[in-house]
Amino acid sequence: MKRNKIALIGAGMIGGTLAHLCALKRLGDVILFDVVEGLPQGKALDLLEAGPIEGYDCAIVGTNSYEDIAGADVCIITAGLARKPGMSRDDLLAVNSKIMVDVATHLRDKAPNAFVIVITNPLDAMVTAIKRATGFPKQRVVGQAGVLDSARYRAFIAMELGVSVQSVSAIVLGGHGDDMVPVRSYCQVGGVPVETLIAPERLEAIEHRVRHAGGEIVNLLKSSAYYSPAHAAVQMAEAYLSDRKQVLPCAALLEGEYGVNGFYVGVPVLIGGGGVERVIEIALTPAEEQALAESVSHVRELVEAAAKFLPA
Ligand code: TXD
Repeated sequence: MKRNKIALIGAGMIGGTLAHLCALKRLGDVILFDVVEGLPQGKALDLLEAGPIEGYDCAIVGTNSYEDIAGADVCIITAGLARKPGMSRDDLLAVNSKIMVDVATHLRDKAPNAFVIVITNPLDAMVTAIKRATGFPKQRVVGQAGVLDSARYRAFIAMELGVSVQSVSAIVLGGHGDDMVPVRSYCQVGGVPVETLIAPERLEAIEHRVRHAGGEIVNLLKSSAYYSPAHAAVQMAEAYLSDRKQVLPCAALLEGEYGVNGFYVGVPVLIGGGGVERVIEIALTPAEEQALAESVSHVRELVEAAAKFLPA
């Protein structure tokens, strides 16, 4: 028996939270990598020192050397810059695309069999960059957006009705932008269609909040969410490591599904030991289909804008 090895590329707010969750959930040994000296080492040591209290005894190593990620089973990427005042979307695309190409080079070299989960924004373009620059099979490169966006939808519906979040199931499809598609026709509360429980105008307001939930946090925190994106990525990692065959909404490379070819789009996928083992196609209402098409067209624009920074 050998322990799983989880490489976290980026030791910022999400990276640190990921390391914490991996330790608490005993997912395996954790390597926390960052280009900033001291940051991953400090966070790793802090978490290691909590081990005796919580009873986890995995290795947690902070590093600035890619040598340490050798043979990782799972790699979760949060490395990158957030948009700063005065920076255009193109500037951010250029900077983070270059970082993705750099990360991909090291992954190919040191962790060629890893299941890779990309979190860095702009998500749809960054997961494309990692796929192209690693050349890994599509089953092993996936983007995290839908698990979080769907969790937000579930949380808001549960709050509205005063029911447990566990009673609410929901999915959000499309790109990780303000035009993501909360799929009302598949949202259920204890198996009951949500439309029979909440009036259309309230549902409209809740879905608007879901689409802008990232911005709502940024307005409060002055930086982006980190607890919830980390939980979402860890659920995906666990599904892979435990061969759970769990159906989760993730950004997956579509090759004909949903009428889309060659783009990463948020859709329900089955994650198990083979990675993204299957894309699940669901029937949508005409309005949902149109909303998904619009979201996909924005993903296409984003990827085309990033294309000049990405490998062919
Ligand atoms: O759901 C989602 N996909 C998201 C995505 C939800 C919220 C935030 N999302 C995005 O995740 C966010 O817009 C960022 O692009 C990433 C990471 O967010 P985080 O809050 O963790 O950002 P930080 O704290 O700035 O951390 C980024 C780290 C930081 O420590 C840098 O030093 C490091 O990335 N960094 C690098 N690490 C490795 N290699 C390189 N080249 C590098 N460059 C910067």
